[in-house]
Amino acid sequence: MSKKALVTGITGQDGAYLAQLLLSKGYEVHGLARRSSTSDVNLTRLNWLGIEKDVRIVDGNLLDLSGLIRTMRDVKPDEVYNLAAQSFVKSSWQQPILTGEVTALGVTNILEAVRLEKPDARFYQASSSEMYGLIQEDMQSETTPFYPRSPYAVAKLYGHWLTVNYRESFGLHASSGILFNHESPLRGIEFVTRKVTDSVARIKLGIANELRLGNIDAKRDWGHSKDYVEAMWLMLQQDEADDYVVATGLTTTVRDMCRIAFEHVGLAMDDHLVIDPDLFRPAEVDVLLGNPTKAKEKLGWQAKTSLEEMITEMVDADLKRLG
Ligand code: NAP
Ligand code: G4F
Repeated sequence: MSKKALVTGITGQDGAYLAQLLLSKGYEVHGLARRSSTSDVNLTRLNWLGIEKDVRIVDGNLLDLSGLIRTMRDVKPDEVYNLAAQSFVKSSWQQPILTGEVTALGVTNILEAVRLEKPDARFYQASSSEMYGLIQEDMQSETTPFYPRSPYAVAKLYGHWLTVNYRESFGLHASSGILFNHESPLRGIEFVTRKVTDSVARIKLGIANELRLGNIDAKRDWGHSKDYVEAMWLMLQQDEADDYVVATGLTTTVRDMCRIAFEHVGLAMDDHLVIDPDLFRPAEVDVLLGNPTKAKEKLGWQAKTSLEEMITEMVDADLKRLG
């Protein structure tokens, strides 16, 4: 009998790569997705990976507890991966209430559905390095205190502690992955890496001339989504549920990440980059740098893809898409 997984956020970047990984391991993959009026469900990313027909889409929303309970009863998953969220930090100042409802309280809904209908299911919560915010240690690990700097990060902190609490209160096998930034050709266009690689491709093809960015001094620990979904899966294969930092252990400025993209196509960044004050955030996370030692020692996981490899892969994918 193949194992069954339920993935929320299946239409997102990580949902697509995780579904691909689980299918390759022989899982029956069910993906929770919300319908929209423009297309029944947006399967673009699953389509890109050629797996849209292999995933069983379940109509649902993290805000709808009764639907989640019904889904849990019908699917009876062995593993639940909660990836759904309002995940764009900048939007969380514009839509703080929605962000709190989905990214924070949505975790309560899915954990309640698990507790009521499938308490033996293993649960993964997509926590975030944004929770470290105004960093309290140069390198952030599982024991570093949190200091969230956006409504998104505050909401993620709620989801993180609720996952810990359901593990301790009800004995659920509930793990929280504190993942640092991870990207890919399937990254949403609003996030800085993809915005850069898409713009560089447009400039190279002569259909744009400038790239407008905000704070290019910010530093991030960037890895590849394809590598990071493996860590999610590994967490749910452990006898004991726990919390893990998933990161590369290297940090780079937005400026240097951007330079890699321009240099890959033989263009000079300074000829095209414009700093736009409107793109700065009300409160910034200046630097993130993760310590993945625990994930390496306990899960046997480590990042495989360098930033250069990933950014050049993303530029090439955008050139192909646009060409
Ligand atoms: P993403 O591409 O933005 O995907 C988010 C997913 O959540 C989409 O499938 C979206 O569906 C779904 N969603 C949003 N609101 C929903 C709702 N009310 N009900 C059901 N589904 C809903 O994000 P990602 O990069 O794959 O990240 C996956 C998770 O990891 C997120 O929770 C994110 O916050 C977290 N995380 C990401 C990173 C990173 O660097 N990528 C780092 C740490 C943590 P639609 O397609 O319908 O919008
Ligand atoms: O790519 P970003 O929007 O990602 P951010 O805010 O770090 O959040 C991402 O990673 C988190 C993990 O740490 C996830 F939890 C979250 O869901 C999301 O996936 O911005 C990265 C940095 C920021 O410092 C931002 O101020 O890039 C800076 N930046 C500079 N100019 C820009 C821009 N970011 C965006 N999106 N657009 C710009 O024009």
